[in-house]
Amino acid sequence: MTESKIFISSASLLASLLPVDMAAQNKKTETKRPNILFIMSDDHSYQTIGAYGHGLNQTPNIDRIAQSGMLFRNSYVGNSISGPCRAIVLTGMHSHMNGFYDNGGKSVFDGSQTTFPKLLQSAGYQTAIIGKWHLVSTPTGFDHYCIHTGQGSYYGPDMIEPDGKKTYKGEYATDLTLRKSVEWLDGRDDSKPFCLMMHFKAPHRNWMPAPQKMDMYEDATFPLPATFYDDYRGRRAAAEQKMSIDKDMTLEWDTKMLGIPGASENLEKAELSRMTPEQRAAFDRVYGRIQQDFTARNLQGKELAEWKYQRYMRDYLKVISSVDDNVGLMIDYLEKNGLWENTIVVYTADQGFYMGEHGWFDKRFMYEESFRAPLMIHYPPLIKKGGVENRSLVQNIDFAPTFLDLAGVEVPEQMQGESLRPILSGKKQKIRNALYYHYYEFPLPHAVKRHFGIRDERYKLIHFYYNIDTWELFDLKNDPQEMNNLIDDPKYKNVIAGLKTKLKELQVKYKDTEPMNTYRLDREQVGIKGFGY
Ligand code: SGN
Ligand code: CA
Repeated sequence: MTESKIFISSASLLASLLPVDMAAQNKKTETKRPNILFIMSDDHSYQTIGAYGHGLNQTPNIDRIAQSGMLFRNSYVGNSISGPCRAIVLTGMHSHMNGFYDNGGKSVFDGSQTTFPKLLQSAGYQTAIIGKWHLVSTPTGFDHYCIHTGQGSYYGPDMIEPDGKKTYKGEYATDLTLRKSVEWLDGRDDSKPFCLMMHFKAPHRNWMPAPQKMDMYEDATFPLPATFYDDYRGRRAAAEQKMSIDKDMTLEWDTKMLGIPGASENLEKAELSRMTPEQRAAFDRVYGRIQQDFTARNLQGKELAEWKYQRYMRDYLKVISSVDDNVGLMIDYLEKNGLWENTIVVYTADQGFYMGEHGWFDKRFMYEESFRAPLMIHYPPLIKKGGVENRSLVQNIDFAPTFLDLAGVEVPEQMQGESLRPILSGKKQKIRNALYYHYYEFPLPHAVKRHFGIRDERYKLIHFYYNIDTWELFDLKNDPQEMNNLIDDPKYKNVIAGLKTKLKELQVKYKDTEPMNTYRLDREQVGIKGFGY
């Protein structure tokens, strides 16, 4: 008899000697590996989640995760753009290590890499991804997938499933993601733990509301952010972007004004033509009225910019409201099925987003609104008391190690993040002193220069490079809105020198020691010149 058999038989002998309920208890703790529900929205800013307290809108359901769990105030990404963030989440490694640098037309995720879903799958987990994927290659490490093609559509989306592509005419993407997730959970083998990645396409541009939300917020007026009319003084890269609400937000695609002279047919082609007649009527009823009013007012200059901002906020928040409803339905499902207590529920976004700060929409920059993402985690066995907040610097490289650790699976050496277990259990308040960031997607579509940098608890140092060579330093304590670049201020000479040393150390730690060459070489080697979507 082998040693392990002896062990098993003595364990079962012991169980047979225990009172019945203790034996059951024993079995329960033995088999109770956590389920994992990773909910990730696309472009959902922390400014528009009730629990973060900005007061722009309410998200009562998303907030339930924070109320019973932990809210992270300082959760960041490694490269503020969709595909790269998704690759970081899966691999636990920065972009230069996982090879997915940008959303450019030729970027394809190498699915033969080690990812946390693969490791969970081999450890006996059932795994699925439903919603936005955006990594081009066929998902690996998942027992099931139902993913949008590319960016996906809000209305009647095309979804890729293991048995081919289907069009879900009549359905709204956010509701469909929930429906498909519940269907998969219902059909799973419940003797095994599950890991479900539920990735909403919403609230990605162009912010198309669900039929029943078309009217929502139409009477609301949102305060202009203090930095809306930023003049970008001392920040050349910020001045040269193309993501301004005033200059780059389009009337036909973004604010949905049809019939504008010279307007493109994008909206009609990409979204409106996918609607059912009832859905189209709901859209026309509300947006037709807005358009009439808009045409009659003939707005110009600042008035037009501010009108666009209000339109943007209303549409974005309508779309968020559907996300919140569906998160609520999912939590209800977990509760009704006795899964809420033993499931790690995460709510996050692929990156942050500008809600008019600096005059912008979109993301990409290492400035706070896009570098930082919302994060809340519910997991009662570790987080004994809900409603707690944490201020540690955490990053999306941490998800993979955290899930593996909590599932009792060894974290591979190459993963660059840290497990959040000590924070969740209350043993530690923080896991790192500084974060590393590297963004590559220049020039299209929003002309944000390539840059890398370091953020510690007080300062941020950024280097913009490639077709520019500028540095920026911000004192986040005295200038949280990052308006005052201190790079040439002699008073900060020592701070800058210290940060540059730390930045180099991080580049060595994360193996990004040729930061200005790696990506260029990679792309040139495969002959890629342009960027496209
Ligand atoms: C599209 C959007 C951009 C957005 C990128 C990346 N344009 O190209 O505004 O920055 O996606 O977004 S749109 O005209 O198609 O709406 S990401 O979240 O996928 O990285
Ligand atoms: Ca995104």
